[in-house]
Amino acid sequence: MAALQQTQAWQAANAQHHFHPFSDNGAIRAEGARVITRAEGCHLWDSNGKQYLDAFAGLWCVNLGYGRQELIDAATRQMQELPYYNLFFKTTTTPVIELAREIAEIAPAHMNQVFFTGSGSEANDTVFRMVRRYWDVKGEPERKVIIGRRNGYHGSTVAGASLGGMSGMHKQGDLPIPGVEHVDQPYWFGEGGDQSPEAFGVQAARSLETKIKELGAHRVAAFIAEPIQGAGGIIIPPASYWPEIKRIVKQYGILLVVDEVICGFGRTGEWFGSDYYDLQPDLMPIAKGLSSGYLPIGGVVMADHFANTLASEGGDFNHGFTYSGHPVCAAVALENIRILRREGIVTRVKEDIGPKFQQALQTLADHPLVGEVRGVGMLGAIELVSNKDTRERFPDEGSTGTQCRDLALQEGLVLRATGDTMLMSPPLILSEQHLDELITKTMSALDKTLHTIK
Ligand code: PXG
Repeated sequence: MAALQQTQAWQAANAQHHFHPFSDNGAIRAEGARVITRAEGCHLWDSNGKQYLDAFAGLWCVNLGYGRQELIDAATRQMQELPYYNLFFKTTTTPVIELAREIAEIAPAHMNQVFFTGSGSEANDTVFRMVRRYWDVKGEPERKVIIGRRNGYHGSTVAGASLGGMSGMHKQGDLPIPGVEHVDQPYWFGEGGDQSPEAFGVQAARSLETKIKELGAHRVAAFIAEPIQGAGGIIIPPASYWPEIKRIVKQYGILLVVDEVICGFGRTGEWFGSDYYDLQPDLMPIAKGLSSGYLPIGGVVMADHFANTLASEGGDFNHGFTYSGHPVCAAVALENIRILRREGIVTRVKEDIGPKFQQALQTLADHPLVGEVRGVGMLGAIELVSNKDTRERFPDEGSTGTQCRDLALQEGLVLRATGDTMLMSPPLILSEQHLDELITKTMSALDKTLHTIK
């Protein structure tokens, strides 16, 4: 009872004073928010003491799971030694030096320089300015346009939301800003119609070529994409897609920016999604799993040719944040990567828990609500449909997904719904026992959803 009263008091104060990101704040005021108070490993607890399996790793980020003492110790040590200093005016700090070197070691061989930010959105704002600066320095200042994809996600700041292709975000704040264009996404299940996935993958990639020709290649600066779209619905491109994109960016001489904010740091079973698809990017924005979400930090990993051009010919780069490479965040990120390496966690995703996760997900494919199960590494998506054979959607898109998500919460399981697609991105340290719990609870949420909508 005391816990319930405490929860109500918190909910009331929250409704009165806290305005939530990505939420209907009116609904929260009426219903009250869930108050999460504690976490350990792959589990969360709310203020009423209810336990949840977090199949979403916070927000695609707690790759090492909750409660890792080494990360807490790294933060404490750094707080005691040097809680803050900046990287401006020819200054650096030791955690930043070590972290940049560590990232260069795990990044693709041709990428050895990192610019640090506080988040993935800041990383993509940095991309926006860096790419244009690069072409100015190269003597091709008319190369200004950056091409993203419909239903891509690159953050919530003005540049990030513009580069992204979320129509709901574009509607708010008159986005995208000028100089950003969007092309098709490789979403076969939703948009492939009668084509084979392979034919559709090539077609989606060629929408980039069409756009480049329409604009004139001399005006195009870069193409930005996630290796696998995350927030858009864990959209796994057909195998034909990335090779065709690689051909196009090479043929027209435009920069390839691969947004690794979700796919980076082991989620696909490789260090980066760029390794998984052999993408050879010019820039890789990173964040989230860089610190397992324990502290906010992001960055842009740069190809040598790109960083060297800016460094040797660009003079001052007039861009940066007070918290670029915050030393405490950098110390935690460094320890996070060292743990991933020391414990072979990325290999475990590739060879052990990743394949087991994918296999277990496939056991849900026969469920009457499920149109497709897809995944890579520790990413998994379940498409809910009204007709399995025709891939027909529910008329009121999003309502079945929301119901399923809410029923999963009742079961003690955190899933995310994008429209009617259920998304999973669990911590990489998921055990086989957690995996059993995940599948049992998901099955039960699916059954209850089916029962409710009938
Ligand atoms: N790029 C990608 C690919 C992302 O997924 C960002 C950039 C921006 O990072 P920051 O740190 O600025 O949030 C993201 C973030 C969702 C959801 O509902 C996903 C993100 C953020 C908020 C919500 O799935 N991804």
